[in-house]
Amino acid sequence: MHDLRKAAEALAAAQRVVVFTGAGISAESGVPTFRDALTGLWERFDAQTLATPQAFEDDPELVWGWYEWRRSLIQRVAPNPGHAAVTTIQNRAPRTVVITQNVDDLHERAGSRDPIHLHGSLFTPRCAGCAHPAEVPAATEPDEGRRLAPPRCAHCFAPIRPGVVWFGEALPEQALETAVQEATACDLLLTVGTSGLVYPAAEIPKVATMFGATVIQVNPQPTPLDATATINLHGPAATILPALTE
Ligand code: BV8
Ligand code: ZN
Repeated sequence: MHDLRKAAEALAAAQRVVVFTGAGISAESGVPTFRDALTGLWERFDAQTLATPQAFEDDPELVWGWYEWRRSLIQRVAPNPGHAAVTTIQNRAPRTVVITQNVDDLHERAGSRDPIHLHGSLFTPRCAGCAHPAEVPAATEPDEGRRLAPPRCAHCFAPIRPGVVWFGEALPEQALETAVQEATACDLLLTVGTSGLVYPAAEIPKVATMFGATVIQVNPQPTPLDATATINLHGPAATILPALTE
C-alpha cells in the first residue's frame, strides 16, 4: 500500500488539483458504465450506436426512451463515498476543479462545486431544431416497449433532444477550453474511473503530464492511461478515494 501513502501525500501537498472522472466513479452508486449493462432494457443495442445523432434521427422515440430511462435511474440512486471524497478534496484545496465525462448529476449532489461536464448532462435537454433549452420533463418511465415520444419545442415544434454530446458531435467549446487550461495549470491530476478511450476527453490527463503535473489513476482495471500516470491505484473509487483523503 506504499503507493496509496505516496498518492495521499502528493494530493495533500498539491496546490492546484484537477479531478478527472468517467463512468467508473458512478459505478458503485449502481449506474452501469458504457462497458457493461448501460443499455439495460435496450440490451440488443450497443450504447455507442444509440449515443449518436443518427440514432436519434432514425428513431427519436427509442433514443429519447433510453435517455429518460437513464435519467430516472440516476434520480433513484445516490452519490457514493467516491463522489463524497472528491468534494472533500475540493474543500481542502479550494482551487480543485472537477472535470467529468459523466452526464449524471452525482458530483453536484455530493456537493462538488461547478463540475465541468465535457459530454453534457442528462438534466439539460434542448430543442434539436433551434437549440432552445427545454424543461427536464417530470420523471417518466418509458413503457415496456422502451419507446417514449420526445416532447416538442415550444418555439419551433422540433423534437427535444438530450443535452449530451453524442459520438461524432463536438464537445462544448467553453467546457473543453477550460478543461485543457486547468490541465495545463494543475500540479496534480487525479483520473478516476475512465477507460481513457474516448477523445478528445482522454487527452486531458496527457496534457497534465505534458505540463509536469503528477498524475494519479484510480481504476480496478489497467487502461491506456496506465502509461501516463505517475501512480496507478488499482481498486474501486468508493474505497480508494476515501482512503486518499483520510
Ligand atoms: C468528436 C455522452 C469530432 C453520451 C459520451 C471513429 C469513428 C467515429 C468517431 C471516432 C472514431 N475514432 C475516434 C472518434 C471520436 C470519438 C471517440 O473517441 N470514439 C472512441 C470510442 C474511439 N469521439 C467523439 O465522437 C467525440 N466527438 O470527436 O467530435 C468533431 C469535432 C468538431 C466538430 C464536429 C465533430 C464525442 C465523444 C463524446 C461521446 N459521448 N457520453 C451518453 O452518455 O450517452 S462518451 C461516453 O463513453 C461516456 O461519457 C464515457 O466518457 C465514454 C466511455 O464510457 P465507459 O467506458 O463506460 O466509461 P469510461 O470510459 O469512463 O470507462 C469505465 C471505466 O470505469 C473502466 O475503465 C472501468 O474499469 C472503470 N470502473 C468500473 N468500476 C469502477 C471503475 N473505476 C473506479 N471504480 C469503480 N468501482
Ligand atoms: Zn425549437
